Amino acid sequence: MGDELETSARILIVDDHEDNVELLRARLESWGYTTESAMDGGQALEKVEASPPDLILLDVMMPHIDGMEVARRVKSNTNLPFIPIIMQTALDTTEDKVEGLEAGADDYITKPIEFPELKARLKSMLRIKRLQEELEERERQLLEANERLRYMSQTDGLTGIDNRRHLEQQLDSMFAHAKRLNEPLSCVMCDLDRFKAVNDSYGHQAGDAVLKQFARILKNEAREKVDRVGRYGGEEFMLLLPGTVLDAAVTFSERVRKEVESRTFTFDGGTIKRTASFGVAGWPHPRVASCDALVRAADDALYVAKETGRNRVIRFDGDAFNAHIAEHGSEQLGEKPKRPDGGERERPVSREQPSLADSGGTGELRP
Ligand code: GH3
Ligand code: MG
Ligand code: MG
Repeated sequence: MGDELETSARILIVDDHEDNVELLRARLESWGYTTESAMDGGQALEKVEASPPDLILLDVMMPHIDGMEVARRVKSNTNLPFIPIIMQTALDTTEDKVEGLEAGADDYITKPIEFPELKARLKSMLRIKRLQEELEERERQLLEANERLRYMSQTDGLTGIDNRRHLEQQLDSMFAHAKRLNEPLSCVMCDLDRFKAVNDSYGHQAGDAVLKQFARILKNEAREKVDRVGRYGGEEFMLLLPGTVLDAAVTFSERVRKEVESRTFTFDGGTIKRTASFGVAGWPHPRVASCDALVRAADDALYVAKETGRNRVIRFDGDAFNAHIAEHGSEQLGEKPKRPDGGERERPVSREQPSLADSGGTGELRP
C-alpha cells in the first residue's frame, strides 16, 4: 500500500494562475500522480470536502480566500483525514514561512519551483501520510480488540448473557444508584428445576441447549436496556430490575415462570419440558441493607421455593417464606443443606467468600 500511495496519489493543485496549474499538472502526471485543480481558495475547500485528496499543493497568494486561510480551514476540519499541505510561495521571508507553517502547512516550497525538490518533498509528505494512516489503522484494530475483550470478559460464553462478574458489578452500581435516588430495586434468582436429570438422561449437550433457551426466555421477558439478566452459576440465573418494587418483581417472575412451564425446549434429537423456581427480593426493605443482603435474600427465597415444591415464585419475607422459616428455622439458609432426596443444592459462591458473606450487620435474616 505504501509505494502505491506515494506514486498513484491524488494531488490537488491550487493556484489562481492557469499557467502554473498546467505546468504543475504536466509534471506531477509525468511522475505518475493523479491531479485535480482549483483556481481559488473557495473552490479548493469545496473539492477537499467533497473528496479529500492525498495531498494539497497550495498557492499562498490568491484573491478572496488565500492559501493561509485554506490551510487553516482544512486543518481545523476534524471530519477530514490527515491531508499534507505543501505551500508554494513566491515570498521567501522567514515570517511568511512561519505564518504558513502556523496556518497548518506541513511543508513549503518557494517559487520558482525546482522540480527535483518538489518531487522529493511530495514523496516525503506522502510517506508521512502513509505512516499516519498505518498508525490510525493499528489504533482502530486495537480499539476493536479491546472492545472484543471487554465483551468477552462480561459475557457468559454459553448463553451470551451477562456473566456473574459483570452482573455483580452492575448490581453494585444499580444499588448505589437506587439508594442515591431512593428508587426501588428488585433482584430475582431463578434456577431450573431438576436440571441435572436433563444431563443425566440426554447428555450434556442437551443440557446446554436447554440452558441457552432458558437464558433467551429470561432475556425476552426482561426490559431491554433497563434490566440486567445474567448467569449466576451453572443453571442459576439472576435478574436485576431497577425501578421495580417487590410486588411488581413477583408479578414479573410469575409471568416468566408460566412462560418456562408452557415452553417446550428442544435439543438435537428431542424435546423436553422444564420448570423453574424463583426467589424474589427487593430494596428498600428493613432487612436488606446492602447489595449482598439483597442477593442473599433473593437466594434464600429461591431456596424456600425449592424446598416447598419447585415451579413457584417465592417472595422474600412474604407469607410463604416466613411460614417456611417459622417451621424449619433459618439456620439452613446459611449452609449447604442436604436435601431430603439426598441431592445437595448448590449454594451461591458468595456465601463461601468471606468478603461477601461477612457483610454481616444488622437487619439480615441469617444469625
Ligand atoms: P434443583 O431443582 O434442586 O435445582 O435440581 P437440579 O438438578 O437442577 O440441581 P443440581 O444443583 O443438583 O444440579 C445442577 C446441574 O446443572 C448439575 C450440573 O452438572 C449442571 N450444570 C451446571 N452447569 C452446566 C452447564 O453449563 N451445562 C450443562 N449441560 N449442565 C450444567
Ligand atoms: Mg436446578
Ligand atoms: Mg443448582
